[in-house]
Amino acid sequence: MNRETMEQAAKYLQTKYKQTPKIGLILGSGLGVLADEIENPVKIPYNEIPNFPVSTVEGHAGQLVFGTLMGTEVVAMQGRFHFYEGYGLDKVTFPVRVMKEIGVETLIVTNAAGGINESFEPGDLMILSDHINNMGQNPLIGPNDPKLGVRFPDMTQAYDRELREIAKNVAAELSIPVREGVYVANTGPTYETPAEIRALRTLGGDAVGMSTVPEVIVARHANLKVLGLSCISNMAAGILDQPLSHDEVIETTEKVKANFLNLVKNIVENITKT
Ligand code: R1P
Repeated sequence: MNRETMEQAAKYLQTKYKQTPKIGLILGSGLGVLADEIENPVKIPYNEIPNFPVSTVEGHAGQLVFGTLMGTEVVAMQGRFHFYEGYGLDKVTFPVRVMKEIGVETLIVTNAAGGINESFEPGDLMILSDHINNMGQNPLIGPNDPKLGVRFPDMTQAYDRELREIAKNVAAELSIPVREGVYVANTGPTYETPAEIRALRTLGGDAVGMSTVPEVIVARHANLKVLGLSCISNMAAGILDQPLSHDEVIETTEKVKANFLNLVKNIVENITKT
């Protein structure tokens, strides 16, 4: 995807919404309800936006929602794109490029993830401290456009330290328990085997999913500040004696909805204050 395709999408969006969103949100499986909290929303279906892919996964509505959240201009992706849907990582991460183009400075990326860390429980919320890219792919492979970012981006602090502190302080003030840990991205669409989960635990992973990492790589390339939040929707394979299903993922996110909404809204408010 070249710069022109991003500019076309950005220009189209700017004709539909005149304000500049400062914070972009990517809402994971079952977490799209957050977009319903946006005030004076302007909803733009993905299929109307030039060069945008479309969402194909249950729990991902497929529209951008512009408006204000706690008084801050935001844009939320109600539904994201995954590599396993058959999109190349350039398509998967295209919305992040477009967010940058329309003025977004901070990206809050959320997901539903399986708990690898055995001290976690389904329903826990986790602040991402770091990630492991286990997809065997990188969205920056190919010619680098220096106008978009550097050839070799530093990933030492992919998840902004200050934003993580804000998230932890907000959670403490609201008495919402949060974990902190390392997210591992696999391609999916199969869930992992118990042996793979043991291996990922040895590698240092605390939670596993099939998204987020490509988006964060592109966001860092574009010099956006990133905060990552996982909803631990289930324990990963082999920890409990039960099969995994996407229905369980959606059910758990439904249960933690109130805490998730409260946490993210107050984080947004606090980011704006700083
Ligand atoms: C599997 O149940 C789906 O839930 C997670 C996985 O990545 C996969 O798409 O979705 P999000 O990462 O989009 O939240």
